Amino acid sequence: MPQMIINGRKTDAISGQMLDVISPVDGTVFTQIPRGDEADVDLAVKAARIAAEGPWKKFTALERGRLLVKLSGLILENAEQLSQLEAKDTGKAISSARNDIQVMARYFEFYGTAADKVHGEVIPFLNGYSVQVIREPLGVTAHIIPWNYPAQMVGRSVAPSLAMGNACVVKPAEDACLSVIRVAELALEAGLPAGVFNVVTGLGEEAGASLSAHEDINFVTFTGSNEVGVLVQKAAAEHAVKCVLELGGKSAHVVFNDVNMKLAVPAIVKGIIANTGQTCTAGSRLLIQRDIFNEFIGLVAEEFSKTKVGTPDMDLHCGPVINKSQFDRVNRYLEQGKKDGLKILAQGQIQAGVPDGGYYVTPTLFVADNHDSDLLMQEIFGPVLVALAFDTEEQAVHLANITDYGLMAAVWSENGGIQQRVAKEVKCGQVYINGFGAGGGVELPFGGVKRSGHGREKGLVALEEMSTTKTIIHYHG
Ligand code: TXE
Repeated sequence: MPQMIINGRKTDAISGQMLDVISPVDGTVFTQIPRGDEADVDLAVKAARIAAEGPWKKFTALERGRLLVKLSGLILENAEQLSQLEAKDTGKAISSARNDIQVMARYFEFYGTAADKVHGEVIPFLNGYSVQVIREPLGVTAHIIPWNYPAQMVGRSVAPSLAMGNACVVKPAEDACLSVIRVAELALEAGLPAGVFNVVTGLGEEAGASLSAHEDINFVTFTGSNEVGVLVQKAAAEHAVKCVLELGGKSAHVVFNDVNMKLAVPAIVKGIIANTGQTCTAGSRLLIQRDIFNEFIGLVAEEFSKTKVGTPDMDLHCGPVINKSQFDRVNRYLEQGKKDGLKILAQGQIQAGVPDGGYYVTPTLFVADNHDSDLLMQEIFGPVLVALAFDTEEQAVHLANITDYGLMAAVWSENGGIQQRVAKEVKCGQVYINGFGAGGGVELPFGGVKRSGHGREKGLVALEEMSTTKTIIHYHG
């Protein structure tokens, strides 16, 4: 049975309570996890504080980095086991899970090798003074991560934090946390001191809320829903704790008349069906210039209708969605689309032979006449794409920016002027020109504007987010 990792030890919840983990593949309980709560969170934060102020502080940046690189190697050695765990827990296709584990290893490698490349500054100041600006760890960092990419997400948030010398407490999602527990075990094997990398499993409203409200954390990073992100920020504000929020999106593709259709069509379809649409950056809105609308949407429909949904072992485009609540949510939006008068243009297929009781939804491509429907305004978090025509560049930018979200966008055109103007006008944290990828590579700064959140993860900027500066002003005459 999976256990939490607190202070270098595998442990159950102090209360002894457990939570069922339900397989999205068939809806059955396949394991249990400890139901950690406030008391367990407190133990983990205390252990992290002791590690951060004690043994971990003695490691040089080079030594910390080497441990993270060693952990990356252990992840790769155990990649198949981790991939199977991830696929079972999340329901995603096994090849996607395998990719996620490679990305997790890459995060530890990237930040491990960057740890000793973060240097300070010398500022020329008044005569008689020497000024240094040095970077210091924040202390104890809290990480509340979701279920859609548990392995990638733990790498993305924990690796830069440890590289900068912080100690972490991670609260993975109750729906999928097995790869997170396993990587914390591997961290101990790699030689990370006890207390540096703690994992407390449990419910969001118990373990998650206690962690974000804990008075002895110095930073919290949260990826999840907008509603909970606001709660986390409020809780952190009680103790003036810095927070980074990544709260999803409603990303738009803006397709102009001169688009390279061969390039665009497969990328657009992949951008919404990957991970069964449960990706914060999913390209869920398709804005197409009117002159090519019929031709372009016809090609998208043809590609979209090839989408297949199945179990992780079937290794198709989509797996089931994570849980009953997501299953109901996606189906509710499909009904809403019909009620709002949207036209279904294409649907994917659920493979024969998927087990009863699993959370399989039908990928659906809608066409709308206007931008009023909730399907175009709200994050669905499923394989649902809605297309709409636009006339002018100005109108396209207006529509791209019309939602509360601002995470990612893509502009498809062969015209350099259009590419640059639209890329600069869309309000979001990342924009692709003639391409689309889930948040880009490990090296690229990532995060949102508007209600998609604030702060940046990934890239070297994460090292700045997860550390602070100290300015030393020395008067020597
Ligand atoms: O998210 P929650 P849910 C969006 C997506 C999805 C919707 C609901 O639109 O349909 O959110 O998903 C923890 N204090 N995204 O309900 O509840 C929880 O245990 C502290 C976008 O699963 O926000 C989990 O670890 N923590 C997204 C994490 O928050 C709390 C990824 C996310 O769960 C808490 C997932 C509380 N009070 C969902 N309540 C993205 N941006 O990629 C819950 N949690």
